[in-house]
Amino acid sequence: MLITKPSDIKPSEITSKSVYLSRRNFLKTSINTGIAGSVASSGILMSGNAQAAKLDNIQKSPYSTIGEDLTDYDSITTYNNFYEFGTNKEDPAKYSGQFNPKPWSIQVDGECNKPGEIGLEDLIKPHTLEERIYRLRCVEAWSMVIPWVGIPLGDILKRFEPTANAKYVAFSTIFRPDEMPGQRSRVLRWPYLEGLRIDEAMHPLSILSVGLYGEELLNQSGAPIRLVVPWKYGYKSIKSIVKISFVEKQPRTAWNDSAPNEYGFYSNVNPNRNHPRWSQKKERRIGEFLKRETLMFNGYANQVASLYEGMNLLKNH
Ligand SMILES: Nc1nc2c(c(=O)[nH]1)N[C@H]1C(S)=C(S)[C@@H](COP(=O)(O)O)O[C@H]1N2
Ligand SMILES: [Mo]
Repeated sequence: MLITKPSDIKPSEITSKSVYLSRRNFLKTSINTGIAGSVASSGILMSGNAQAAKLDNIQKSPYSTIGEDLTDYDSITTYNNFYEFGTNKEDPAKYSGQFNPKPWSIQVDGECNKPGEIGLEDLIKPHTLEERIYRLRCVEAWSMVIPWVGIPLGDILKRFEPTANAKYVAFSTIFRPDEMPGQRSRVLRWPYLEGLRIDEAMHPLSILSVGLYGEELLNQSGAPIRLVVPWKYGYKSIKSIVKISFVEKQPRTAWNDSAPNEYGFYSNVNPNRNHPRWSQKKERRIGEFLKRETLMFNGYANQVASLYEGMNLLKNH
């Protein structure tokens, strides 16, 4: 563990995350060594997380959502939906320790001129990592604000030269029941599948994320690479992607397979269309007490509404 004196820590580094880590590592150290008293009295802060490597050369982006408080790192990494590791919010953080996302490669196939299998490093290398602060709105009516680190999905997809027949892009999560205990149950059909229309995939707000808060993704967040589409319900943002296919027909998706009347293909955040079992008008921002109004397209309507011109959003949900 790295031990950093308070004087070595720049004020800019004292974010809710480093505060969280120092608190957590402090507790760990206290338990391991029984030196809680001396550590506390000398005021030593610990920083650094053994699991998540820091990412370098991250550029800020004009596409980031501004003016909203970030959800703290603790909540982002312990309150998760990742059914491959269980259905409770705390399960992914608890039960993803056996999952090994290194090395990793992604298979790209279908309607493109340059299909193939590409290693994660080669996939990322030509691109600049960007910080993208986005709201994440789960269909269950809670939300967070997450500082993702990622690459525009369209920039990556273009390298494979999709053909004119590529009307949709299909994504698949890895299937590894030995490392993913939830995949030994039948709560969903595995592997988890998702998809986008090609113009949605090419929209500049759509990213593939490899990190958050300046560090690589932890397993529970979808290591090593996951989709983030901020104007759609969270379940579209498929985690731990191993396969990307350019296809002509609208692809199957995990939640649409499981309950087609509840989860459509588009899944755009829409406060005017209630889930059959609950209202979508409001949401609970994790860390806040009062509920917020849910915004059309999760507040990204100015950027994305034109993608759906002429579509009945209540029917084609
Ligand atoms: N493979 C896979 N991807 C997934 C899920 C899942 O269960 N499996 N859950 C989805 C849901 S419902 C949400 S809300 C987001 C949650 O992302 P987070 O845990 O990083 O907040 O991941 C999505 N991606
Ligand atoms: Mo979700």
